[in-house]
Amino acid sequence: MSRHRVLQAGRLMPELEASLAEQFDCHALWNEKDPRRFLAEQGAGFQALVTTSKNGADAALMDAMPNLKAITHFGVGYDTVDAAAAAKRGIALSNTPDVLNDCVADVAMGLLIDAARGLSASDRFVRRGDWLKGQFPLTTRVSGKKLGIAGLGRIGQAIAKRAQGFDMHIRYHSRKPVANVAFTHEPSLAALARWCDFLVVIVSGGPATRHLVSAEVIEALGPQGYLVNVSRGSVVDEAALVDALVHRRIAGAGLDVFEDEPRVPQALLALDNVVLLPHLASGTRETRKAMADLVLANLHSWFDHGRLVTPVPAAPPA
Ligand code: NAP
Ligand code: 8YV
Repeated sequence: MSRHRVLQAGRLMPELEASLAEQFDCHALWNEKDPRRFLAEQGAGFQALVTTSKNGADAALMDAMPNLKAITHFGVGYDTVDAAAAAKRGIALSNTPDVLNDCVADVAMGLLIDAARGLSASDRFVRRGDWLKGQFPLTTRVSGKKLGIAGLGRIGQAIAKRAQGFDMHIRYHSRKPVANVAFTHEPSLAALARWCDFLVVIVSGGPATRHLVSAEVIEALGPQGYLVNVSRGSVVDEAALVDALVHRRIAGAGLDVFEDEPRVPQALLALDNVVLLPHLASGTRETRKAMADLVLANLHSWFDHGRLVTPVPAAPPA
């Protein structure tokens, strides 16, 4: 029996690439010298595409694959896939929700504590030999403080659960209040920023949330406030954030994501009031394996039963 043909848009973790090669007739688009020509000649031969947030899938790619029926996305945030174009063409789309909630929430709390208590900055202080010259400056308490969460979805709720262990007072912002949670919903993100000591951002990416954390929201956080972003770089007005950090109009930040990854604004590199991570929140062996397994499960389910295991919810009509 011939194996199902799958097109791989970009590089994946080696274990997933090996499984795809073993279980499917998988072709690496990223390895093609002239991908456009390859698609023109062979695009019709694929019913399934595997992609990531880095590579995405736009309408032109879908048009170049006239028999495409399913896109399986490695990662929960599928903002670089044109989901509306896929829906219009009847292409099913899956992502990898839930399996990464814990690891992303762990990193959000890690960034929050690091930004407030200066763990990375004081590590640099020790390594530079500065401890021999004097004490590290006092930092900011975390336990018992006010936490604002922008986006109380799957990961936002895992963050709230952890923050409760730190006796934090929690409120959140989203377009709709979440049923069955004990926290106060705040319809205005600026008002939430004014109220809280720490604002953690974990909304979905895409055009609807572009620069949701605006200059106004950053100013509302104020000189004692900290921003943590583990969602997407596009959600924060990065130029406004850099300016606020450089001029200490907010106390500090912890960032896992940036507007133009892997490029990080030069001005941030010299600052001790910001913790910079290379988009690693889900990056543990255990969680990435679970994400890879879900990609494979979605592909098998699609080819065997014509349905995905974790389809993304249908977008509301425009
Ligand atoms: P989710 O369960 O879908 O939650 C998304 C939350 O964002 C919901 O509370 C939603 O509430 C809110 N939201 C969406 N659009 C909004 C808007 N325009 N204004 C205000 N709130 C809005 O998603 P999740 O699984 O928790 O993941 C969240 C995001 O985290 C992903 O989409 C991804 O971009 C990011 N992520 C990053 C990493 C990393 O490595 N750093 C790892 C995993 C995920 P309403 O719909 O009610 O507004
Ligand atoms: C991954 C992520 O780093 O799931 C997401 O939305 O941002 C991360 O888990 C990324 O998707 C890997 O491509």
